[in-house]
Amino acid sequence: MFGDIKFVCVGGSPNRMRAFAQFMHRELGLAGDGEELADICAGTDRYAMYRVGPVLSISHGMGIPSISIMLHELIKLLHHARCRDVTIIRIGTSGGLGVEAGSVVITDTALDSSFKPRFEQAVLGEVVVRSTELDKDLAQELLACSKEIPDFPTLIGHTMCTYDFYEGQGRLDGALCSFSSEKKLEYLRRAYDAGVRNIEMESTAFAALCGLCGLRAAVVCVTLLDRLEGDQIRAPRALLGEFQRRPQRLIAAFIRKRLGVQ
Ligand code: R2B
Ligand code: URA
Repeated sequence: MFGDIKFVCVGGSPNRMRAFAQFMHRELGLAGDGEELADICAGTDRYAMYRVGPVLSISHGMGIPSISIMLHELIKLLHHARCRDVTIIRIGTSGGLGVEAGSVVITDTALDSSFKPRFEQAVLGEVVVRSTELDKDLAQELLACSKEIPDFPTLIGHTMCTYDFYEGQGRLDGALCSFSSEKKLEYLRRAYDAGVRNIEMESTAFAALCGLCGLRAAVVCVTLLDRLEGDQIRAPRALLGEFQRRPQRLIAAFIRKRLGVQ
């Protein structure tokens, strides 16, 4: 059932990954309108999975524990199906750092909240440190694709991955405010100076696991706001919808190009 899969696209929300599968169905010119695509994992309520030609579209929920469960199960699936030459891409949302809202950031290296390119995994009570480098050639290939789409601000940069959306990302609009506005900006500016251009919650675990298992991996996230300007996402709903479709448009263009679809 899965032996000919060549692309796996993962993202947080089940609805967005269904929309991506339907979009991909149209972009690949497959028969039918894609409305009838079935969730392969329906009934488990753990994540949603859609298949469109050689593409799998899967949701991973929010945060490292959630994506890590899905990735282990996905990588076992790809192994048992004897898939070869698989490219895996996380398409998501993020908070930008010194970049215009709506920019698409292609991650070169995922950093932890101390700006280090590492993912710490506790194994049998010992902390194991794993590298979070991503495939540089794939990032460049994606950047080249983005240049062919009009009005599509895209850059390559470091992505900081945190365990929390509020205090963990230096926000002052959560239930706890444990630091000053000056300390927050000082932290975010240090992150910017370390090369961080966006902040999200899965990239270090994704990069580490995919890297160790030999999958060519990329992280492509749109920024919903500039964190140097505020904490709250204030863009109107319609604009946010358009922003969230940007990574999908880029990946669809990339897959079409790889498959030679005109
Ligand atoms: C981006 O958005 C989510 C938090 O709102 C999280 O899953 C992420 O990485
Ligand atoms: N996702 C995050 O993790 N942070 C943001 O600021 C926006 C989306």
